Amino acid sequence: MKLYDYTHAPNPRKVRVYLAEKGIQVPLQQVDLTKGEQRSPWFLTINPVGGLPVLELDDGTIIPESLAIIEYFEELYPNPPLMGTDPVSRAKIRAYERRCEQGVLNQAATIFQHTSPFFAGRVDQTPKVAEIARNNLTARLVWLNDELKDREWVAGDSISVADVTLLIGIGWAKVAKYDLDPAWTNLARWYEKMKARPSAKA
Ligand SMILES: N[C@@H](CCC(=O)N[C@@H](CS)C(=O)NCC(=O)O)C(=O)O
Repeated sequence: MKLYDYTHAPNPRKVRVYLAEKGIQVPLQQVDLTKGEQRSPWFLTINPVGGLPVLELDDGTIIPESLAIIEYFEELYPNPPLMGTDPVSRAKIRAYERRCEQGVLNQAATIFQHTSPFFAGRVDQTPKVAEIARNNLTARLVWLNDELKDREWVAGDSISVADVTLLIGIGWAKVAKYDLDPAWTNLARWYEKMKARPSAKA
């Protein structure tokens, strides 16, 4: 088994942080996105849409998509649970994870793609698109700050994959030069706690 990875990219990091929280070790193979290796013929045979992360099992089975990879491991190793333990907690975690992915990580990715020199040659960079994404991101973080007012974790009483996705999303927002509003004290408290976990170094 191996995980196709790129150390500096957010979606592969989401899987690495999840694996670290679970205490699961998987060999990593770097695919250098800065060199365009994700579009090279050998990698397109592994993932025809050219994205990371991808998990390759020992029998050659390919599992793309960060959340699908996480779900695969969660089924194999349910403890400690990061995706819930019953239908209600599972549904709740899934809902919050999607809100963190769509409202935070994806918005941060759009800001980055439309402002960073790294994407200048690949994307028709449009300031208005970046501005809309910044506004979407702000709205979702305002909401999350309020959600975290009287609880410790994003989706319930213990850490879950929703917390992992939000950690990665905020980290990528910072890479995209988006600063958290200091008034978001609940979010700041949560973020400092997440960053202090050993898994955050993965
Ligand atoms: N929905 C996918 C997103 C995968 C994705 O966009 N990965 C980025 C790295 S964070 C990538 O490989 N981009 C390749 C490219 O920009 O060509 C997932 O969750 O795995």
